[in-house]
Amino acid sequence: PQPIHLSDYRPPAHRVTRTELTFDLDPGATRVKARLHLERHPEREAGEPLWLDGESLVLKSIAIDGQALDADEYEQSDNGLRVHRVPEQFILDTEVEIAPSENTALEGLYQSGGMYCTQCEAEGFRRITFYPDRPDVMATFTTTVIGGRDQEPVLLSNGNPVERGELPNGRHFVTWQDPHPKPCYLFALVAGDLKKVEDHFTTMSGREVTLQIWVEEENLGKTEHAMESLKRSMRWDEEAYGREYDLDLFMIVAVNDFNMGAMENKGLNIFNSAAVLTHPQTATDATFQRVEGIVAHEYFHNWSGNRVTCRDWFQLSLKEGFTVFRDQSFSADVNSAPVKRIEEVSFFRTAQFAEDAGPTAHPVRPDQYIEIGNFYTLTIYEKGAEIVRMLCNLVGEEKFREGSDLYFSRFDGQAVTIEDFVTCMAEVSGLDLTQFMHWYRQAGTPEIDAFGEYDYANGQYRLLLRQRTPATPGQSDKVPLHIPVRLGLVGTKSGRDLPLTLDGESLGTDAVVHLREQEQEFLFTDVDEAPIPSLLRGFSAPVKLAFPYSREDLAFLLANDSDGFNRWDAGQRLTLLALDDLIAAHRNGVEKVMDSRVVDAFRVLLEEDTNDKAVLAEMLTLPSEAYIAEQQPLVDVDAIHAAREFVRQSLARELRDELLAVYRANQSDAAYEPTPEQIGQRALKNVALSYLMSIEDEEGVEAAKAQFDADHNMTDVRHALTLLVHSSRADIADPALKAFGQKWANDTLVMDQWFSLQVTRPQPDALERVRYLMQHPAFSLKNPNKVRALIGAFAGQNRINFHRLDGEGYRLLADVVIELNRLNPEIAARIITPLTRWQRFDEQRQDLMKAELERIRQEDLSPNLYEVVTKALA
Ligand code: DPP
Ligand code: ZN
Repeated sequence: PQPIHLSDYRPPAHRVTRTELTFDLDPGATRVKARLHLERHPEREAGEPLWLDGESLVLKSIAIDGQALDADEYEQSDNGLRVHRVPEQFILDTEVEIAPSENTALEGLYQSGGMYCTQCEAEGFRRITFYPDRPDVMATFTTTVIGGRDQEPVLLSNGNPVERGELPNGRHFVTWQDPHPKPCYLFALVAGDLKKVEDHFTTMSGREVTLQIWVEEENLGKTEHAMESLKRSMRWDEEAYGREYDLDLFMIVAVNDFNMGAMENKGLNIFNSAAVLTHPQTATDATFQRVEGIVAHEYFHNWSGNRVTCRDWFQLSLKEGFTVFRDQSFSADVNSAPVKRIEEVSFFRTAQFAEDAGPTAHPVRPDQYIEIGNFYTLTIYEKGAEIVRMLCNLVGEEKFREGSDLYFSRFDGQAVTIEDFVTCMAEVSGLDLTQFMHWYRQAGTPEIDAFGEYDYANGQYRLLLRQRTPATPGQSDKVPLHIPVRLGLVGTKSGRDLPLTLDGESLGTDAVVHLREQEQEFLFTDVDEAPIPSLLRGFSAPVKLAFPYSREDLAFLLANDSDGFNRWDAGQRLTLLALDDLIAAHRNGVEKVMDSRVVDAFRVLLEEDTNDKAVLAEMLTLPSEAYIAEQQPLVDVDAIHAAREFVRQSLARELRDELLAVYRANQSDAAYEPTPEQIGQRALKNVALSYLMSIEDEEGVEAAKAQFDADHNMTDVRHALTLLVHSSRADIADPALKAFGQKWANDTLVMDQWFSLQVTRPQPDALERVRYLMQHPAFSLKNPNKVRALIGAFAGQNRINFHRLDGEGYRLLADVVIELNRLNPEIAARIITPLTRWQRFDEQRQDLMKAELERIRQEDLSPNLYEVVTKALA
């Protein structure tokens, strides 16, 4: 497979203005008729051939302006069809046959259970019909779906239904019309025996919109939270961005077999059932919040993505980065904002930093790819969102809104680029964003080394910032970035933020300094007492920042920083320093000693009377093994696990009574609600329980068992069950696990959780459990959620067992990847990720991991895996 380059972009030779489709559904032989109204692109010369993408299609007929084409008038290949000569303007009719029942890749039209559904982003539409499958071709769509009256009573597509009727042989049809021109990646079709929940929304201009969530009958009781989230999102987008919904109908469909979380098809969002269905008895708080965020995300795409779309797939972050930023802002507004930020950053610094440091590192706007399906990454999404957040902070909220208004009005109905977006922000603010654009071009995580010096005599604080971005594959030379660093100086005497004066200008007590040079000095004057700097507040830029803080400094910031995010971060840094010592002690076979400063800091936290329990829960949570690993030059899996367990158990022993008190004080019988207050309370209680269970404290074990037995809500039940299963108390865990598995045997989403919590246990039998559970009747490699729940959870979250020195963890993952290469290339290329990070481990593990990658390379690889494996072994 050959890479595609951004620099080769040209508008298409022909564009489609109207698309008329007819689907005659059949599992093994669906017929798709397409009538395309085509014309030459005004920027392209006359006489160029017509190119249509198409894969795995059986062509039945092709005609231009009613004339069937002769065999020598066109040429068909594996990836499309070329018509040698076409008029300036014409109508193309094709008919193809496809087999949804055989489609295990879950791209294009496929079957999930008894229903038909589609996934077209990025390039799935070419598996449905011959078409210029690129986002800069935007057409209106009219779609007729024909199905069995009994088997597919519900027939859905984009837009509004305009006609329906009965047909012979027990068939019926519905015709849908979508008046908004769209690229084909936003096309959707759903057919099956579905039930709906309906609601209404009145838009800001007073239009009535019907809202529908379509599910299989047994899931009718699990839609309420998604519906509420949808209405909140619609209102929020009106208020925060002035964006109104533009059709009379908005539909969401829940599908069990789905590669992604969800898809923003115009007027017909298709969701992975795991990202939309909730019920207090079956879904955890984390799922409730995830559903809220994803419903918002997909809804927000209606403007940032659909009305204004991407010119080409290199611009993917134009819609994804912006839309993630929008859903993050929404979630912060409707929940605890500091906790949302802590969660985002904690995830980002673990997972995106690792991506940036690995063999598949790429810029937020890549300049080449082999398979675009491999670029739905944390870099494109989350780093893209961090860039938009920086833009917002740079221009200020008001100008940002002005810039986004300008962007939506100027480019409505168009397919545009990242420059177009940034230019709007530059225009409204008058800022020069030329240097800022490097954020989109440069891969890798920038590192800032900061140094500070207080001059008592002159009352000055000198802050030196030095930036560098490490080399990444294909990008050895990096230029300095424009990095906004939000900061404060916390007085060591007063514990307060000191007034900031820079170059004679008074900046208040919390300010942003702009690092543009490779090295830059900032001299703060009129600093009355010795300060400790609080740097990169709120994670104001997606960078790693190092400052030579002492543990006393960090304990001080943890107690005094006015920025909630940095308080949390100070605690993390303090714990990491202690962990460093313990990791070294473990490696050197020296006795481990717990740093009393950490214990003292945690004691203060536990005794603190705070309102935000969710923040407190975050503060009490240790950095994950994955995040600790990120901080190490060479990852020692066992030492990290041992050190972290040691800290957990030491804290539990020293603070046992305080933890038990917190646990008891936060128990509640109140009816479950996914409110920020309740979620925070449960999180705090469950963190305390985790500590108690780490030492298998008798009262802790009793509490976990009681919490499981009480069966109050899934958050508490799952947490208790996980702690029991991860403990040595098989006497309690085994019957509980069995009872849980039986109770939920028919609920596929709960069974996903049942799989995950078993294979993440630290005991040495975890890998054998994975192999055993792969034979379980509820497991299937064809269902991406199951693959993620079992294989993904094991390889991603059970580090000591995945990295077993006998190489069995790697072998297991490689076996699965090889199977998935045939079944579902997109999932195969994702699930392989932990194997591609071999550079970070010791030589013995490196060799084992590389050997498995080599074994995979011997296979007949899909472009998806080919690209990832080649990069991993380069
Ligand atoms: N469905 C994916 C998302 O919403 C891709 N657009 O991010
Ligand atoms: Zn998206």
